[in-house]
Amino acid sequence: MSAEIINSVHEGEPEVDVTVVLPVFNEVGHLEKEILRVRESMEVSKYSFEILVVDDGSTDGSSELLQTIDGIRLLQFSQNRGSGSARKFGTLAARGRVVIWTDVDMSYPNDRMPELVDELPGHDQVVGARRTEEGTIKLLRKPAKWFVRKLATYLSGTKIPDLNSGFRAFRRDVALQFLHLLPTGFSCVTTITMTFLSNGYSVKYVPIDYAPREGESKFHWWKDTRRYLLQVVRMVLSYSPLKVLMPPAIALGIIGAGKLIFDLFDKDFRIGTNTIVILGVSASLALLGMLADLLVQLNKKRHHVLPATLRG
Ligand SMILES: Nc1nc2c(ncn2[C@@H]2O[C@H](COP(=O)(O)OP(=O)(O)OP(=O)(O)O)[C@@H](O)[C@H]2O)c(=O)[nH]1
Ligand SMILES: [Mg+2]
Repeated sequence: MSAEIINSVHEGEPEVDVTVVLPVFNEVGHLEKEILRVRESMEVSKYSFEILVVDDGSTDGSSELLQTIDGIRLLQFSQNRGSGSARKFGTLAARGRVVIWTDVDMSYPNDRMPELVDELPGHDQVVGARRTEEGTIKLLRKPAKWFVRKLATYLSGTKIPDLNSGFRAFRRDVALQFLHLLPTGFSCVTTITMTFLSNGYSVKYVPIDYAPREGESKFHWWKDTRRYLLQVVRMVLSYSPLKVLMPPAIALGIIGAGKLIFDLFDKDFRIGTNTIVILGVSASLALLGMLADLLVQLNKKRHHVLPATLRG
């Protein structure tokens, strides 16, 4: 759906300053407490707001409980689609000029939500960057996140203190241009940072504390790590493939050329198999990089929303 069509869905409806999108999957124990925390923090702020809860197929009673809570907009899917899908549809259905994403597990400082919005003028997205890692399966996720964060920093050319934070506020008009690129799972939050950065929109970070979650994590170590690796490959191929593939291609090319000269002189013009392999790999990497770069350039969509940094 194009941004124009999405906007026309809301024609005539009153806009609010902020839509808080809450993805919910089996959070019955603390659901009400978290929604109350969000509401109280927004009520004392200067912003008009709505709370949009997206539940898809909770089986622990969250779905029934949500239907009894007043003052929320509720989207319920009968089939589970993942937290990324919930955030995406929530953003699509939002009426706020600003959209806030957070978790519903008591881990993010949801009482500090208005501060994210306060920081937004002059930026397109504000991310709560966690000072500590308290997430589930810390030992496995910490090094994996570190690696991907370093890669993302290199690809985007900007410092990224927290790539996976689920606590962020952004301009809805900017995000609508890229919603179709967001994956359905956990890596949705990573992708929205990278997409903003690679299209010239600014992302600001504010330090936040992060608490261990209540209830059960939805993170599945194998399924989600596999998706995460796939996300890395996509990130490399879809943001700046030349930046990652050219350095090893050139390094191997230089080694191969050196080896070729050595073979010609030392081995009496008998070119070694390893020389051919090294040069072949170098050429393949360079070709892959150029092809991927061409695809990235050809697929770049024209976007029509001016970055906040450009506005007077
Ligand atoms: N609608 C919907 N929400 C989901 C789904 N999976 C997770 N969520 C919600 O998305 C948010 C993030 O999920 P978490 O399990 O906390 O994932 P995480 O923050 O990466 O992992 P933790 O370190 O365990 O907190 C929570 O509010 C979940 O209820 C899903 O399939 N559908
Ligand atoms: Mg969480």
